[in-house]
Amino acid sequence: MVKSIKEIEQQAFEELEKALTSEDLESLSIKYLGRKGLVTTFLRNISKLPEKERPNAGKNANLLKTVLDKAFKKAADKLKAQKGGTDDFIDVTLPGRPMTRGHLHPITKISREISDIFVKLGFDIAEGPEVETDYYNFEALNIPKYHPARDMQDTFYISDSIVLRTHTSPTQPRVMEKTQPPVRIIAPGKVYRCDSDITHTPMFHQVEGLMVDKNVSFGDLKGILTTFIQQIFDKETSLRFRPSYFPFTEPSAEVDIRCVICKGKGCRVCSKSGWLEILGAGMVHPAVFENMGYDTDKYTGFAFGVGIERLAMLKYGIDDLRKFFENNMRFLGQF
Ligand code: 2NL
Repeated sequence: MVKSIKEIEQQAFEELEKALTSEDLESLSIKYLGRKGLVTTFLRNISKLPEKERPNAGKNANLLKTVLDKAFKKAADKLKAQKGGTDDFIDVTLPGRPMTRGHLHPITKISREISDIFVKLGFDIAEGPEVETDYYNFEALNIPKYHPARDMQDTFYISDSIVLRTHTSPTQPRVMEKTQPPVRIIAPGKVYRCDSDITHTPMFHQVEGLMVDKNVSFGDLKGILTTFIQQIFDKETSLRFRPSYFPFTEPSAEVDIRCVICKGKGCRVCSKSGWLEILGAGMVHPAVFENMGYDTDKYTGFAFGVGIERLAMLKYGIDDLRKFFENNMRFLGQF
């Protein structure tokens, strides 16, 4: 029996000699010292030996267990040291994993660009709630109940008097209530309309501008909008003002720019007209000022509203509005 333990020992050291990897060592350790290992099994079977052989056999087997355990650990440490102290081999010639870098969403980017332009022109940035009262979203802006303009706007109603704002305009009366002229603000943000097809999403972004002071004229409006558009696109971009109607401005205008794609020659994007409709604007209706308690003999003002998605589509040459909302990283990564 003593001989058999010797045999196990001899065999174990021979195999240890040939072990080259940490996996080899691991399986050796299992083969000899594991739950069903050779040494373990030997110890378990000691009771089957003749009584007088048992003490010696037990002593030798336990000794071998300690010796092998130490030998395996020592071999493992040696292997680890050869590999520079880690268990895994590091191939320093492999190329590094590319880091994915975060970036701003194109809508955020252009919104900030718009804000920067207006801040340089002396405007402040104003923000208002997206859940808005009927009063600020409609009444204060000269859109009374049953006014046909309410139907135009596909409003999400939360209750009879609470809505999701359909434009960023309600921010303006909120500011005017608290401030006397001069007022020069832009209000960027999210707006909501119950409308969804290839050219409409239920949530989109707008920037509104408002300037109120003594002697503010339509000429000032044209000057500010021309500066704004030429900074977003290029200095050669010309603007065209067409008469229009909004309940909150009089006179009102729709503003077109020379097609940024064909420069006016006529193409698919501008439907061969050479012009792109880009924003709405006008001189603030006196009824709006009266709601705010502004003296209409003393003050005049202009206001305008721009859809940000449309501006971004034209600036970046994006053909489908839905791309802004799909969050495809390969699309967004281009900006
Ligand atoms: C459009 C048209 C517009 C305004 C918004 C405004 C705000 C106040 C008073 C008067 Cl407080 N007007 N805002 C004026 C004209 C047009 O937006 O097509 N937006 C995308």
